[in-house]
Amino acid sequence: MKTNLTQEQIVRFCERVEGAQRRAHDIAMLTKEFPQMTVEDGYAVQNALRARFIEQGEKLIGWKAGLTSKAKMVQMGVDKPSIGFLTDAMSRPENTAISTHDMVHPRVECEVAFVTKADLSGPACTRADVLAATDFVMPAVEVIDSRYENFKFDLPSVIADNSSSARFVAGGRPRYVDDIEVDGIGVAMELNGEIVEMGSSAAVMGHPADAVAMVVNILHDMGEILPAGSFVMSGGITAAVAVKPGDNVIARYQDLGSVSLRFE
Ligand code: OOG
Ligand code: MG
Repeated sequence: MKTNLTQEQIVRFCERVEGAQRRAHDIAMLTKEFPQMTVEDGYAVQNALRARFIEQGEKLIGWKAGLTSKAKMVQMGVDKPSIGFLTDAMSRPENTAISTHDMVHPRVECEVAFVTKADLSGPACTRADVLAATDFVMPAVEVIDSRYENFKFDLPSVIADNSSSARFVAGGRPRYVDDIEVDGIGVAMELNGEIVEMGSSAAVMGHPADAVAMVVNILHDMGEILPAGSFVMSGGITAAVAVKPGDNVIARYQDLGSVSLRFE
């Protein structure tokens, strides 16, 4: 992947995004200052952010695909998927209270997560490759938090902001991919006891494993692989729902149980 940004620009944009994430304040889209920013430039900033977090002691535990469903693309006005990295610091246990005070404008979305048992590498990684390398799938609720003003962004800017990654909760009942229809999992998201979103995992690029293959192929373009034991979220099935202190969320998955979380 080739970036047009200088090292100084990468550091400056990375520090701006990191500051917004750490101090939970919003910032203008990076493309406002630098309209010629490309997707590759966005990944250069995201990679710098990853290196910085790891240097600070966070552990890389996996990746996520974002903007992989029509519902998400329409909601965010972006027409291509992106990826983001996940660290141990973003993980929260099921059923605990998640603080909203250290986020800008958190939203929740239902996803299918994959845990891998073999290395995966591109180019041309396929759905079959992903399914063969999957140990099990499990439900996950991602709490995204775009750091951009009014939760509005374009593709290079959101990639630089690590595709809005903030927190995630994995839970429910893990299943082997041979035992269920991974592309036919019905989901319902309840907010304070009322169903607010419903969908099927087929909404994620036709099959969630295709989203994981896309992650692997983008990693290849960055000269990296997806190591065995990675946790990968395949992307929001439905549109994301805003949450505030006091909210209770339960995501129910056909065949995979449910994940619950609350916010304070
Ligand atoms: C970008 C992140 C998208 C997903 O699952 O589609 C994402 C955003 O909508 O803020 O995580
Ligand atoms: Mg997501």
